[in-house]
Amino acid sequence: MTTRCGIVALAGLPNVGKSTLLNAILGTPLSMVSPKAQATRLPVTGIRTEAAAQFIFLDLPGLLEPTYLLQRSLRRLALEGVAQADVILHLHPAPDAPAPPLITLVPDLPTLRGKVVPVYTKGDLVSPERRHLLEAEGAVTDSGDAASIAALLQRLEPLLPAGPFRHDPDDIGTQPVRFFVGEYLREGAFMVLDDELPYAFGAEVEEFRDDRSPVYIRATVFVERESQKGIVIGHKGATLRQIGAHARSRLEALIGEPVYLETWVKVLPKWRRSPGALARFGFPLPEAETS
Ligand SMILES: Nc1nc2c(ncn2[C@@H]2O[C@H](COP(=O)(O)OP(=O)(O)OP(=O)(O)O)[C@@H](O)[C@H]2O)c(=O)[nH]1
Ligand SMILES: [Mg+2]
Repeated sequence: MTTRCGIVALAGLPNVGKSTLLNAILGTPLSMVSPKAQATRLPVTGIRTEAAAQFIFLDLPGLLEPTYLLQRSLRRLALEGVAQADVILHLHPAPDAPAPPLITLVPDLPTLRGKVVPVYTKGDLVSPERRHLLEAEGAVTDSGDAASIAALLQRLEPLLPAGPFRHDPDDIGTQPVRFFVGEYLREGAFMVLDDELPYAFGAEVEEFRDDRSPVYIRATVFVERESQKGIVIGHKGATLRQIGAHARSRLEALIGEPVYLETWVKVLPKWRRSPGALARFGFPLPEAETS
């Protein structure tokens, strides 16, 4: 049997539904999602294997004009993802159609090796007539509608290069559970905190012990100012408990084991603008700013 296998990038502006689409494709909420924009930071890899095709999806940060160092790093990650992909899904919300050409979002990548497929997301938010018209221009998805996801995969399969599978067909991801500790803490922070605070929020796992039950995890949460620390902790620790409880239930669902999650809050002034802090959290620095 000839098999196909390739990298499919989920690209587009922030908040267009990239992570939600990945989760719908995987049938499990692997990637963090939020109604607030700029949720995804480090790319999340999700794998879906069909009988003769393996899709390696890359859920990327939104392509935005960066204004500070962390955002420049996120843009670099998004561009690298787009550049290496065999297929590039250009996601754009159906209510905001038509989508501008992808090149206007990535002028720094004048030639793309992958094939670009326009995908109109949030198809449930437009009328059936409008949806029908958009289907002439690209795929239209509604993350709650399995048929639209199956139709998208069918459209993508012939675009994957022929080749052997690169991952176990049972795998849905490649990143370790400890990576998702930080992701789900941030997802909780995006749910519970308002304004700028979720953007100043970072998390790092200090200890991860899965040789016991419940799995023991100790994580440090970072904010940029003392005043933010007070808000994140909340009255008698209530806010931090809420964020931690969200992360814990997400992790328990992911690994199918009880989890004990301990969180501490530290102030790391201006970490989003600090090359040292970003490198420590695994964010690549833009070329010009590594020295
Ligand atoms: N109605 C509707 N809402 C959707 C759909 N897909 C995503 N959303 C909502 O759109 C918002 C953004 O979704 P995300 O998946 O986090 O978007 P993203 O593109 O990954 O965003 P960033 O990571 O910030 O770039 C969330 O509130 C989702 O629930 C959809 O098919 N229909
Ligand atoms: Mg996202």
